[in-house]
Amino acid sequence: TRQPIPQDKFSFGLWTVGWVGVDPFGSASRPALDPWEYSDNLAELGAWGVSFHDNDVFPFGADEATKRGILTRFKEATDAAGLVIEMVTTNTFSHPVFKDGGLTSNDRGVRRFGLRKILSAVDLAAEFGATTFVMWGGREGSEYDGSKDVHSAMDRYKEGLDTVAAHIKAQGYDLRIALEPKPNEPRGDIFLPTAGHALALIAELEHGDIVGLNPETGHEQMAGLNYTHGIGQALWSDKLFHIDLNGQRGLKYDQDLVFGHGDLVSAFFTVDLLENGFPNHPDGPRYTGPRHFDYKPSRTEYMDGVWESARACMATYLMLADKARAFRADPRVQDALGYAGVPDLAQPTLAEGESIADFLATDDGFDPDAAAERDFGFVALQQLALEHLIG
Ligand code: 3MF
Ligand code: MG
Ligand code: MG
Ligand code: MG
Repeated sequence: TRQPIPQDKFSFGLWTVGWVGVDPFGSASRPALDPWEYSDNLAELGAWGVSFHDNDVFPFGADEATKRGILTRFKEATDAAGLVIEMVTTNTFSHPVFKDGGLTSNDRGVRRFGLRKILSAVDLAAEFGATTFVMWGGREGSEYDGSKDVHSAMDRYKEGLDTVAAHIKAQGYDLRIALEPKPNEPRGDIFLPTAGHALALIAELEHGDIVGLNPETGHEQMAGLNYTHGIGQALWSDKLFHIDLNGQRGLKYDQDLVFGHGDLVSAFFTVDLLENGFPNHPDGPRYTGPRHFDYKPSRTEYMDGVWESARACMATYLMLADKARAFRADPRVQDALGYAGVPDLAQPTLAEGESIADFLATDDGFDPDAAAERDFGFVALQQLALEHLIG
């Protein structure tokens, strides 16, 4: 496979390669570099962009002068490396003040503090030229159902999101909000657990036009869901604003493996959708945003392994992209798709102009028993995918 190039739009969260291996059972297994020390390596590996939480760059509670000093140095390093700062986000989960949430804490003082912190990160995002502002409400949720009035929590979530969106519009920023769903961890249950829940909340917003999704592979899979379907529906709704690609193996803690190191077949179809769009809808929605990785270099790795794992995310993506293109171009696959009826689903069920009355009065001469004997050939189609994937 070829080397990644900026046109591939690969991007990494600063907190990914910057993860030092602290987990609930152990301390750091690697040193922390300064925030400006990651850019050169990422650029050399072929990345195009970076993203960060406010406190990935400057410490929580830093005074204005300290904050400015660090931010300037960081921005100079990313500029020098030729990296784009494509997304900025806020950390409203690490400091214990947010233990019951930022926007939905039962404590109103915390909510006002959290909202100010978010708005200030929005200003920073605009200043640094980011076009996406991700909001992952990691502490928005509960462990105990009696501790949270869900009606009020949704009211406050909506209020918070509409306030952030209204601020973006009032300031004229070229910035869209992308909500990141996750079912649990660190809270026992997090609000907006899936892409579907988040889409439903967006539909209730006053400023929902600039609010979409940042779905993460592992987060949907932690809920036992199909990531490719999740981003597919988000695309169909014109709400796939950003993505977090990584790997997850089944229903367990958030693993944040290298992309493709979890469910590889699912990763193949994720890349197929991102690269090839909806094949039966060539003019339909396409994802053109960053190929953003939110993964963790495993705690077993030292610094060489950090860079090797970043390289692996991009290499895997490019290998899958090649294979997905070959899959779509294979005449046997085209035949199998036809046999499976995949293109036929694009045809409306009612005829053009057909009234419900006409429809009900029409006898199609349809024989359900004969139709029940249809062989769809989905297995053969999947086996062709597998041939392309590992053959
Ligand atoms: C946690 C996450 C987050 C979000 C980030 C916003 C720390 O599981 O995925 O990463 O992605 O806060 O981008
Ligand atoms: Mg995550
Ligand atoms: Mg994850
Ligand atoms: Mg994420």
